[in-house]
Order: sequence, then C-alpha cells, then structure tokens
Amino acid sequence: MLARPPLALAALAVALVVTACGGDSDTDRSTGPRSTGASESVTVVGENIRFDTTELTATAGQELEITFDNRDDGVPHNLHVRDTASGDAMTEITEGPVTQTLEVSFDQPGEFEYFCDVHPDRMAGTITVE
Ligand SMILES: [Cu+2]
Repeated sequence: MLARPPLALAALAVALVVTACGGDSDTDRSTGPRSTGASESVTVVGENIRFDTTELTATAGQELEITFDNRDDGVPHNLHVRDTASGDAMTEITEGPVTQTLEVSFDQPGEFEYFCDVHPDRMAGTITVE
C-alpha cells in the first residue's frame, strides 16, 4: 500500500512533462512558417469594372482562398479562374455590392488566368503558381 502513492506521483510527473512538451510544440507550430496544409488567402476588389489586383501568387498543392469584393453598385461581375486542380472555378455572376469567396488549388507551377465572365477584356489577371 505504501508503495502506491510514490508510483502514482511518478506517473503524474511523467504525464505533466509529456503535456508540457506537447504544449511547447503546439506553440512552435502556430508561430512557425506556414507549411503543408495551411491555406493562403487574398482579396481582389472589383471596382469601376476593374480588378484592383491583376497579379496573384499561389503555391502548388496549397489551397488559395480568394475573396472577391465586388464594389460596383448594380454591376454584375464574377471571378473565374482557369485550369485549377479541379478544372475551371468560378463564382456566380452577381450585381454588386457583394463579397464572394472562391477556394482554388493548383497541381503544378505555372501561370493561370482569372477574369470576370461579364467583362473579360477589362477585368483579368494572372495567378503565378510556384
Ligand atoms: Cu465584371
């Protein structure tokens, strides 16, 4: 009977050390560089029938969340991205003001076009995937 409390304490001490180590590595993960599995995000504003950004970057194999902020009151726009890992990806053509999100990923490096289906000549850009 007398032997049990010290053993229990030893086990508790080991458990605390393990827990502390686990906590430390969690902290490292959240403050470290974003790596596999982490998603990237970016906002593209549509205003006066223009995209405010016509050059985006992404990493092959990583998800990119694009927020499209259509600020053109009463003007329909959408965001259409060519040749993503799952084919063309696009939001619905909707009159502004409206905010839409599109999640895309790319299998391999290269340059991929994005544009508005209503105004492809005026609203277009390139996503460079590394
Ligand atoms: Cu448009």
